[in-house]
Amino acid sequence: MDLKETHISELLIAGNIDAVKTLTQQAVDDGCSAQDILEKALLPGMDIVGQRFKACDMFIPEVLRSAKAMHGAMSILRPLLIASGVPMVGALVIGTVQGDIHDIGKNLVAMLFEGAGFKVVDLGADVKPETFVQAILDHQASVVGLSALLTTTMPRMAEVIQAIKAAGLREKVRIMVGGAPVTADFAFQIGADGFAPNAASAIEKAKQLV
Ligand code: B12
Repeated sequence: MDLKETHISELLIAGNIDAVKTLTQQAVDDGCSAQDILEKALLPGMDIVGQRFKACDMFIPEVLRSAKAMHGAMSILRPLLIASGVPMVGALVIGTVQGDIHDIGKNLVAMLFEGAGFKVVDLGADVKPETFVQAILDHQASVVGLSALLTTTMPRMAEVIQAIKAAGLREKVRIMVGGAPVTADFAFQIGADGFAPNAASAIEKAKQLV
């Protein structure tokens, strides 16, 4: 089945929540792999949403509808991505830092980590430093993932790292940071262990770190 012919990307950009979910299910039923649907239809669609939002060709309510459509498709793909994984390799605590409600990229990273065999503790978005610290303790995490999509919330990542240090946990965890404005240089500056520009390379990096 040719994923282009399903028009999933176009419907995602148009924010057609029901159609994206239905067609994602159909594509799965027709034998498309979850990874192909993600990489060939959904992610390219979200890229265009980002470009149009930036160019002011799309506004927040429209972007939100596309985000909801993406979440709907993901509810179908999530178990399939996870099922294609390997046995548990460690626990990951992940969240979007305080003040930032963007969670689509973070959710993708979390899903692929689950698929890669990690136990994933997803704290959601707008997460306080002390919540990360408590979750590391509660779940004996070996990896922490911090996401930020706003230049104004990037400094919150450094605050989380400080809180982890203050709790005496810095040596116990590998800290990875990501999100569209985050760079490898920034990760180095704030004392993180790793950076990845996308979900797939985040898994590779984490496996090198643990
Ligand atoms: C969708 C979206 C929204 C939605 C969010 C819905 C949701 N549930 O997430 C809504 C409409 C709510 C929104 C709100 C706002 N947004 Co917004 N949003 C976007 C948009 C269009 C797409 C983001 C997205 O989901 N991308 C798709 C995902 C898959 O990509 P990603 O997040 O980058 O994640 C990938 C990698 O970065 C990486 N990654 C991500 N996290 C992590 C973590 C780790 C550990 C690792 C290793 C890797 C990793 O892997 C992911 C998968 O490959 C971007 C534009 C853009 N191109 O980024 C603007 C954008 C981020 N938003 C922006 C702005 C300004 C805002 C608002 C302030 C707007 C306003 N005036 O109110 C508010 C902020 C609210 C807040 N306090 O957070 C700006 C930020 C500018 C800046 N430099 O800071 C952007 C860049 C748009 C723009 N060009 O102006 N937004």
